Amino acid sequence: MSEVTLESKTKGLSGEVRVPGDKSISHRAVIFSSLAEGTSTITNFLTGEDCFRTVEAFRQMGVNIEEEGSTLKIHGQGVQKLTAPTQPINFGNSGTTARLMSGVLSALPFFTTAYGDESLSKRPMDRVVLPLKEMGAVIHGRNSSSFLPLAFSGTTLRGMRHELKVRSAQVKSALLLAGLLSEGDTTVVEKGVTRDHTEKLLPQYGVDLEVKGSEITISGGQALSASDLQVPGDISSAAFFMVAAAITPGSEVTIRDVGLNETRNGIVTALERMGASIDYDIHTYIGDEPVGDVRVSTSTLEGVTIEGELIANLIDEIPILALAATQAEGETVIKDAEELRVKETDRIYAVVENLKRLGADIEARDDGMVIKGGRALNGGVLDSFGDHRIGMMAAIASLVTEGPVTILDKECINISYPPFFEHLDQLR
Ligand code: SPQ
Repeated sequence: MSEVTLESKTKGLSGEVRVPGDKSISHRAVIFSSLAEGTSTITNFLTGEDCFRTVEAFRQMGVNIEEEGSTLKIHGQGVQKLTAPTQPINFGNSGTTARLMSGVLSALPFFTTAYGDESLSKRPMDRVVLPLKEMGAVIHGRNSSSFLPLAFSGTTLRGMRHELKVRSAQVKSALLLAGLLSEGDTTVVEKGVTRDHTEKLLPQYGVDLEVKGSEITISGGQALSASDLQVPGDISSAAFFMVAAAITPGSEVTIRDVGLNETRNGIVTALERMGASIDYDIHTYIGDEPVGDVRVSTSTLEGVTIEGELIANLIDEIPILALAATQAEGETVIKDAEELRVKETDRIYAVVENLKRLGADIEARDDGMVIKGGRALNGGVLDSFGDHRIGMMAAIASLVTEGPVTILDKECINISYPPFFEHLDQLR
């Protein structure tokens, strides 16, 4: 298990950084391009381990995908030309691959098996398996198909109306993909707004879908046509440097070309509410995705309550937001975030455990946490628990601790942000 020790008390962060491409959009670009007919060129693709799980899944089904740095050339031949993998597909650590590909594999006319790493094997799959079965999918798996490994027999699915029980972009996207490969129409009714990259990107591949409030309807049997795409920078990666600049005295940082989709920009809203000195401008649109530069400098933060609708909009940023809250004056309450319990690790436990090790005043709640800010943090040994976002939070914590911070299992950061330490050094 690899570890790293970071010295404490950096003076201030300064300069510019371009974070790698958005993880959610990179996965979707590979899936849609592989189902399409023709060659799609994806630039600024996230070369993290998770997105390569999706690439490998389609390579196993016969799609020719060429890589050159962060550019992919995907030579799709249409859904009909996909072939049965001869070996089980490894989804690795990637929940997005597991959920979205379940929607696809259920509807393809061949047998597939899939598994994941230890963490992914503990994450719930019934949220996609049960609604897919209602469409006619034949899926077998561990614990009544609630967990990986799963086997998909591949059959013709029937479109239907789904009222989602969980607030999840992965479930929504899995069902829309299954619907696209089904007979008839499929409507997904969301429980609340979640990231809408699937809805924004599918039309670029020539797919018609209708979004009416919380209802999205897609007709089965539509052919996808190839499309080129430049992936915007990942706001979930940018969030680490936003918070780093806000809490490290004497900092001024600009993060260029960040995706600022209104279903993903909750971290900016939360930092604004905390009184951070943060501003952004949207300078371009890639398709329907707004992209801009975000500037953050050090400021005095105040505790806030983060709850309700905002939670889905910043769900992956809660670990780093909790660190920001330890540096704020007063109390921060994070609630309605029980989904954190079923991410790469139980992120409520992982955040509370690690920040307590640094001396923070933080308590777990069933659906979130309560943080009393304003206490100086000491150094210590932190555990990423194999979760990339916890590992990066630990690294950013070292910027404000009194002593050095050692991070156990730092390798997991490659899941979503391979050049993370390089970029941190660049800003130090
Ligand atoms: O892919 P994975 O492992 O689920 O990744 C995470 C992350 O922190 O990167 C969650 F652990 O992001 C999810 C996110 O939480 C990515 C995602 C998507 O691309 O659709 C949606 C969210 O999950 P969910 O379960 O709320 O749909």
